[in-house]
Amino acid sequence: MRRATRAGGAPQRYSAASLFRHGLTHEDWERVWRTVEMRRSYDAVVIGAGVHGLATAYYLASNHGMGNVAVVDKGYVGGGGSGRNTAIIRSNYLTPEGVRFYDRSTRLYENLSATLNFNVMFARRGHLTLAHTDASVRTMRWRAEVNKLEGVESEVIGPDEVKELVPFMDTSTKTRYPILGALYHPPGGIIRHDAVNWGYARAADSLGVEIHQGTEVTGISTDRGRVTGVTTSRGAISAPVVVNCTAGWASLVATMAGVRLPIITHPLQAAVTEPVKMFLHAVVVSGSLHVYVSQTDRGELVFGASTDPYASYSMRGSLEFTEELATHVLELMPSISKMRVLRQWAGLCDITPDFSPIMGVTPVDGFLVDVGWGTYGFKAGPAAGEAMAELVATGKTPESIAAFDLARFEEARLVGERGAAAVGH
Ligand code: PYC
Repeated sequence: MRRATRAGGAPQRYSAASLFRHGLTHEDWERVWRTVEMRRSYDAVVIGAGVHGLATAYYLASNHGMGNVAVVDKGYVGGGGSGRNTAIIRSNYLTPEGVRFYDRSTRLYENLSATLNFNVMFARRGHLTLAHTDASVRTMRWRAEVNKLEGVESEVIGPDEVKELVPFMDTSTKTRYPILGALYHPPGGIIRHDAVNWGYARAADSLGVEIHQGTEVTGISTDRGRVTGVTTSRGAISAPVVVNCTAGWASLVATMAGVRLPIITHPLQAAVTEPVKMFLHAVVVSGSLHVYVSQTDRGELVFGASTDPYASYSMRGSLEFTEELATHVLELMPSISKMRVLRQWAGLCDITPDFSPIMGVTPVDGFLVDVGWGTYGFKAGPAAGEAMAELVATGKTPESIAAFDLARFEEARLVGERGAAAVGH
């Protein structure tokens, strides 16, 4: 990917003709982030060039003046969960800790285009979680009350209001699971996930952060209970702080430092249709039917369903998934039966026992974790990066992430967030 100006540099003017030529030939455009020689030592190494790792590096440099940071990734920028999600942003969680945290993230996302000077295409659409059973109406009421107490807009609405927001939805009582109501969360929306990754990468790079793609961490070195660096497929790096911002391989990476994480990894599949004229303005989720759907600004419908029922590191889609997904989607919106699915993919979800992330310090000094996001990772990226950067720079755990520490699993302080899941687990 190339861009017309270096971030932080003076804007370069292009004529319409030169822009057209650049568009066709891609000649003369500067790289969005640099490719530099990897050095042997940094103030911090961040493992994982997804939204969490890149945001951590960006906020380290922008909020704390720490630019001597390397982000290493065995793949490429945004090639893991950050490019394999359904790009839904929301903060309508169940626990006060969760609501506050995701609200911070939603607010950072709302202004991210301006912050990064890069259009990340945030679209506030309103988010509907449908309730098809009395039990889920109860959970929606609970979530609405916790949300309101935390100053987050959410309310329970009835089927008629659902129909007004999504006229194509079958809200009749003749369906297998009639819609009894919904949790309506106006601030929810969608974003362009690749743009988020590229925007953070470009901005971090312009502040001195180095991004080393194709650089696999093969070991984490420690000395007398302190982290001293990492070994990679391209040589060793010494650093007093190493931050594990990986998804899918989080527990394997932590094991390299001798830290065990209570995580189990499941694939989560998603699919996208051909583009059609905009007709679905809200993001719609149905936990009972195991489906969530939104329409991108390009007109495609993006769908997802439950996590695959087995633990695996596989990122392959399956026909079974597409068939089940289609069955469930058509129960909600029978009129889209002619739309064609263009492609599907899978990402990896690291699921913890309480469905909340693990963030902060570990028993190894200087080895920090921002992991275990399950199906919530992408929407948390900015707030997680901001908080992890503060922890690295100040050595103090920010209040916003204190509840998500690793020690809670030994001290029975779980932060149960399963009830806020969009998907079945
Ligand atoms: O939490 O909104 C969500 C979500 C949708 C897909 C995966 N997670």
